[in-house]
Amino acid sequence: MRSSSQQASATGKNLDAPFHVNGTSCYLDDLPELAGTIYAKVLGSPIAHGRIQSIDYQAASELTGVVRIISYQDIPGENQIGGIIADEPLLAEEIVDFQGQPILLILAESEAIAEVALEQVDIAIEPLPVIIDPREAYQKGHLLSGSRSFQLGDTDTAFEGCEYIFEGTAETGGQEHVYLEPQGAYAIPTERKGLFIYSSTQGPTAVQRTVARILGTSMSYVEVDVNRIGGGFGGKEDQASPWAAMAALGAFLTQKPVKCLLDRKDDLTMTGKRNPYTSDYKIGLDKDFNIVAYEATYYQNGGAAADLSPAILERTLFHGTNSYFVPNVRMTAHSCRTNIAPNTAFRGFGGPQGMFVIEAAIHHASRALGVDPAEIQRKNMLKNGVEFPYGQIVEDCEAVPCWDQAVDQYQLSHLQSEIATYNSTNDFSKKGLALMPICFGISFTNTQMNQARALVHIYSDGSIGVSTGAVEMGQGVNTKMVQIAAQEFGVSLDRIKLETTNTTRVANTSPSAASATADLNGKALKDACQQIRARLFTIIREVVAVEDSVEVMILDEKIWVGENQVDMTWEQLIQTALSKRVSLSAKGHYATPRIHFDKTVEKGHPFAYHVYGTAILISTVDCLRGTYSFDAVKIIHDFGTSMNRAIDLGQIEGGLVQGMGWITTEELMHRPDGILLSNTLANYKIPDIYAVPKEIEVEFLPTDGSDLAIYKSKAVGEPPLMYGIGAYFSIANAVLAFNPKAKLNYRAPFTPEEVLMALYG
Ligand code: LUZ
Ligand code: MOS
Repeated sequence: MRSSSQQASATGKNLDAPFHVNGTSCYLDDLPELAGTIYAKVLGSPIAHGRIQSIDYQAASELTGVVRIISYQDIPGENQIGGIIADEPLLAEEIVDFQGQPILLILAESEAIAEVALEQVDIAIEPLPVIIDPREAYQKGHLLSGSRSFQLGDTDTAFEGCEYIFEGTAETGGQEHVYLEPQGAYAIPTERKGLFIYSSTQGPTAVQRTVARILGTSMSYVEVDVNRIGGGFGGKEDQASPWAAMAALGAFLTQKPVKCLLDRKDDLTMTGKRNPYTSDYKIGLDKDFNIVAYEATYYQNGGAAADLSPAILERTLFHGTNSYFVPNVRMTAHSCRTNIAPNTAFRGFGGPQGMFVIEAAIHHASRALGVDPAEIQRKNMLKNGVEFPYGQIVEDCEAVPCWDQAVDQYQLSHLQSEIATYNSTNDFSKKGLALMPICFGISFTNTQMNQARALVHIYSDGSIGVSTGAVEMGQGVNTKMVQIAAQEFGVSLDRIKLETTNTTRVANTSPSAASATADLNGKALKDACQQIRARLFTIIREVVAVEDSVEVMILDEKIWVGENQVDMTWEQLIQTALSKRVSLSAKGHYATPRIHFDKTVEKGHPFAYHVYGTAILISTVDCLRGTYSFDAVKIIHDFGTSMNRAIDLGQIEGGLVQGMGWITTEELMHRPDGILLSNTLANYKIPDIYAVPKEIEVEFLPTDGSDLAIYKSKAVGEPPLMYGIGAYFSIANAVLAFNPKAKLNYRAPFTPEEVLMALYG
């Protein structure tokens, strides 16, 4: 019953696309505002670490149009927003730990008045010593959470038997999310001290929980609603909550609607980013270049509070060996507390940071041994039956198939000889090529989070309302949900109305994150649809008087019993169900089977499945200027059986370019005193159309896909970002073509300045 509608929709467009183009898609700031709405501005700490000595906001609060100024003392509940660890106040009390840390909430009749009031606040803060370097924080014992260590085999003994050993340091910078829509929320008081909150969040339940905690009320009095958000990339997995809590606090205390929407500059300063990492590696190979042992120590820059950093740290360890099998591994990770804004989830969630380190180690080894890195990469690929350092056994491994198909289909040797020719005929322009394999585990690493629910109603006219816990953030999940409902009922896509994500319709949601949103919510939705469908099939059998064993199906809105089409429309079927007083609503539930993880031994089976792929990245470096561009990126990606190729391709292209931006030009800079220098989009360089590779080719690896993926269509959100890591090595190889003695420090972003230094270093 699946075939025809699935094929019809497998190439379908994102259903939101026309509305994005004509400007009618509704984001937070597009909501009509209620009369009497109040606007909130947040006063952030001007310095990165200090003790608040005095705050005087008397004059500010007397300005015309200022409604109220709120400090931590006004919080009716607990002044605490820490999700994993309770270490972060909503509003600072005595100490500020990072520049931009919220201190006061200013409510006024307009944003302009709130801004004027903010200028009038008199605040004295005694500066305290600032640490921004994670290694220094580690030395001084400033850790956000317990250090973690994953082990396989015995590295000490293994290194003794190695023919070659290389050691070094690798670093990756942070990354600003630059979601198009900044953080924000709009909170409306409802009767009996309840609140209705529109929030630009990936995690409606996280918002609900945080608001209830701040207000000292129960979650049942807080209703959170999300229509869609203008990008998240992890930045709104946890860090949407404080801004919703600000709006909620204002609305609760004034009993008026309050809107808190950050401007870009506040968003850049006040919110956390991808965690920067600095790491040490040691890699040991035998005489045939098999990687026999690998050790790494990761120092994660967590910022001033734990936020999601402990979970991110864990994913660094899960992906520390990328798509390679190494029999002896020891990896240790430290989450270091520094005086920058608390860092948070960002597409890949610590995985990319870990993968960069082993790629650097392999590149280091291959350079020292005078072999092509691709030789070492290919030789050490994962294969079925071996063990990941966390105990899961490799199954359905697509690492080698992706790699080999990339080599064959894109004619690697031909590409390499073209580059050699180019490099031998150009003195000051060199091309470089790198292969970047990826392996990414799908599931929240916290097993409990791998559950979801959905609610389906069929209305009496045959139209269908669908609610899930999935948040649409541009990734196309709503289109996939509509496809699933249409397919399960065998009706056309236009019958399906996808509702907002709302905590009263679907409760206890996991955030839309970990690439798992379509799988988890899609499977819950499928469950709900199938419950109703089973009731409808029973009715059909009754109407045509056949036995339970006779197969019924609905396909393209036609009802079939066995070989015969039944003379009944979808609307008539629904009417019949109502007349028979059969429920046309259902709640679906899904919990990923099989997965588990035991942190006490750091072993288990944490992932439902893995996603694989290989990219070939070709760059051209201007050896006089250090600037570069990308000629082409050619990818073989393991989509399983894609349920929507257009959407999945969009995720690959976007993820690739976002990853390349992280590795090449996106440079977060803090002054030694912790002040953020890269605080506008004029001094923080995200990829633009000129940075996009001139050619991006993506080919689907022909495989079945996993049963734990919805319709065997594998998760596609985060994995492609990691192809971008290859940008470093592609540029590095061009640099080496110019100067074989170039000093590479394996430090990303590899900005043109850094490239220039390497060319002549
Ligand atoms: N969020 C989370 C994530 O809480 N746990 C995860 O494992 C994860 N992975 C990727 C992105 N967000
Ligand atoms: Mo994410 S980094 O999947 O919110």
